[in-house]
Amino acid sequence: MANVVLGAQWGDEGKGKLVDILAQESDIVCRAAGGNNAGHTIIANGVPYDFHMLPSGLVNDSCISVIGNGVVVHLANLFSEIEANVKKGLKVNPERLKISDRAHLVFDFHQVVDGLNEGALGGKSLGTTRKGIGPTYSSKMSRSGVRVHHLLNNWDDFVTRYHKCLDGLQKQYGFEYNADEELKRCKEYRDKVRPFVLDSIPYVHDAINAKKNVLVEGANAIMLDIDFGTYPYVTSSNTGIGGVCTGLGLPPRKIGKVFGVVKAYTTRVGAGPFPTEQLNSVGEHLQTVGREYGVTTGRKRRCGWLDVVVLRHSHMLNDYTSMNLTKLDILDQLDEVQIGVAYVHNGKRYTDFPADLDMLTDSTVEYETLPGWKSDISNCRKYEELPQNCRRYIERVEELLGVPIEWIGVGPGRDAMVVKV
Ligand code: 2SA
Ligand code: GDP
Ligand code: MG
Repeated sequence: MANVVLGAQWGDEGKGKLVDILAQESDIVCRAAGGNNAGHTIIANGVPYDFHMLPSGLVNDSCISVIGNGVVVHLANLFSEIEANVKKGLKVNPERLKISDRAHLVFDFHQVVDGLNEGALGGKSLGTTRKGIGPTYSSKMSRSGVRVHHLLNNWDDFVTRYHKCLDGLQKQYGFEYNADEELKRCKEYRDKVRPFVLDSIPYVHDAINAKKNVLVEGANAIMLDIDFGTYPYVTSSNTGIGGVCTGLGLPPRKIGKVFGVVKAYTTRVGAGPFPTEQLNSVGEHLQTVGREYGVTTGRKRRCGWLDVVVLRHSHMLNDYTSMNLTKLDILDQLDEVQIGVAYVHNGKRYTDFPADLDMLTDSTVEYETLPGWKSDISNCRKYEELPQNCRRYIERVEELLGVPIEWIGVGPGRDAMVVKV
């Protein structure tokens, strides 16, 4: 069985930290979707690591990392990430990192197209990370994408495929591009990446059959899912449990526990609806105290209260076994804490997340207000040590969702986690 860690909101819930903790008891940690748009920060033994393409399990020496078929890989970015982490002392080599031969390649021209798409939208841009994620998945779906095995097999065939993919986009977008330069770089990366590449499907299946501990690290989060998120303000992959199955070739019966990571408040980076957003001193407080900046782009993240309508939608889609409530310490100084429990539109109360985003524009949010705890919880390590009002908040979230909270994050460090049994 493979256990899975998934983002339950709009991303940046702190998945990397939970993965790092669980990786200490895992043999393999896999990524199933997304690319280097993702940003996972881990602080292990006081050392901070930012991962984008690399699975967060890599910090643990005994853990092997797998980049699955559903991931899109920009080779230059991958190798610069590898080099940066090797400098920090991590061991990243073909024994420890496996890349699926079916994964699609992100080319620089995909990143150019990402920028052109965003530019064309002007003030209504989606706020993508401009890493070429959407255009690469578009190439994949339109069957003009290029996969890792294409790069490794016949070079001339790869060049033909590369040009077909580029030509199609140039016709559509009309931009100048130096293909020869990129092809030269591809040739260099071809030799560099070869030892890391394998057929990840039997690799992961054999590991599961051999009763190894396999963990899947979700990237982005369910509200950014191409089907279930706030379309079109989403990323271009299935970021929920469905994407885990297709992104690794894992049948549902091979999935064990599904851990939902929930930030104690809500953040989103990029444009799109955010019903509980606080464009006021509360939002500023969460942003500043929570140090809410994008790990990939450095953008400020938008902040607001916890939204149970979002979480209910998220739980319906991913069916969490238990949850990790993170960054609870960021609420420490607030007099009161609010939880969005329903949306009200034209006098009607809604508890399911709507498909139609226009409906959200003129909705209001119904909140429940709970008292704050006004004390520092960052040194608490046992559930009983948390202040009563803090436990009341945790238990109310559990009650509203009907899912147990197994871990509570009280700080960024690996050790700053309360296990609630
Ligand atoms: P894209 O680049 O095509 O995937 O962008 C589409 C939308 O998906 C959002 N998105 C993210 N949201 C939260 N965190 C992400 N990773 C970085 C981080 C983000 C950053 O960990 O902080 O550094 O800005 C991430 N990646 C994509 C994106 O904001 C668009 O709304
Ligand atoms: P991910 O994309 O879900 O892995 O999350 P990010 O790494 O993008 O953002 C989460 C941020 O919160 C990181 O900087 C973490 O170090 C930090 N973090 C995680 N858990 C906690 C916590 O419980 N408390 C605090 N204060 N910070 C946390
Ligand atoms: Mg992140």
